[in-house]
Amino acid sequence: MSQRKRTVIDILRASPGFVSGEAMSGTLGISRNAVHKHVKSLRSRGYRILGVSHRGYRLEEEPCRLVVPVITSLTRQSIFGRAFRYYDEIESTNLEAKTLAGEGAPEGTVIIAESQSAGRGRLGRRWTSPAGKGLLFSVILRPDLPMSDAHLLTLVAATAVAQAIESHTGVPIRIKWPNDLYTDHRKVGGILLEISGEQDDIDWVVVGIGLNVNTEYNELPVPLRRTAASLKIVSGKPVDRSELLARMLLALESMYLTALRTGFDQALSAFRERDYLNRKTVSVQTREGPVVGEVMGIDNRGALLLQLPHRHVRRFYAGDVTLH
Ligand code: BT5
Repeated sequence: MSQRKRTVIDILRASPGFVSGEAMSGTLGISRNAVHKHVKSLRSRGYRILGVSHRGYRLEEEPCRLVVPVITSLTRQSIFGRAFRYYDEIESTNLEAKTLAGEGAPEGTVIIAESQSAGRGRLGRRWTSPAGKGLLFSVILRPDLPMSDAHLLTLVAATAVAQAIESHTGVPIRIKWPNDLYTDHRKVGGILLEISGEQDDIDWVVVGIGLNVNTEYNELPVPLRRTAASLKIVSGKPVDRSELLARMLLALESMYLTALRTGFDQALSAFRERDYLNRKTVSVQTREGPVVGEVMGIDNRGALLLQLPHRHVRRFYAGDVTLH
């Protein structure tokens, strides 16, 4: 954050009442329009600043930050979170994790940010989240697995995270194959796996997780208000993000190490218990166009099974699924 914006916050913090735009522009030596622009940008970072004409601005609420010592004290004994990078704002935690992985960062390095200016989804899509309200993080993995198993790590991450959320908050989580976390028929989280390596040798995997935690309904981007939710919207209760993050990291590490040691069976059956799409009629987007059928669960390689007309079953290892 720029020094100017920090000064704007300091001025507002120091005043319990309104500070006029004129007074701020005088103190900062910038125009009133520039003051307004800083206020607007601070609002997008989670600061609630009331603006009333002829009175000025008043700071109503500051974004609630993650408390790194709370997280690291819970993950002290683990591999995930031993190396921990916390950013106020970043372009994308996945992008940063990929750079660090390429530079040799160890397995379990966690990159977390309060806000992202270009959060990434799959296929060039975006992940948008107001500052300080969700969890936005990436973990670097260096699994000894063939590339053909890499996609299964999405299911490992999704089930681990779902279990942690459910046991910590009581909010039931289902997984929409392969990477969406759903509750109450709405999306609360998503997972983005990015991989580098050769056919029989993975160099690194970055698991990126975005979760709407304390986001209010009116803080969701307008186009997402019908399809998205947050844990708080669903349960009515705010959640301690630091503790939830630590629980998610612990669950993720445990399920990941089990998968490496004993294979993916445990993750696959945990996934099946939370399968949002099972028995639903869906449309899978493919290069040749949409394929419509009834979901028959997943096979033992994590592929989606789609029952087409004439009893033919087709497998999908990756894809974009919409409910029909
Ligand atoms: C995903 O992609 O769902 C994976 C999202 C992963 C985001 C995390 S945040 C930390 C890490 N760093 C990154 O840069 N990314 C990862 P996909 O299945 O393609 O879904 C993207 C779609 O979800 C968008 O096109 C929107 O329709 C919707 N969406 C975007 N933001 C959302 C939100 N906050 N809540 C619910 N839906 C959202």
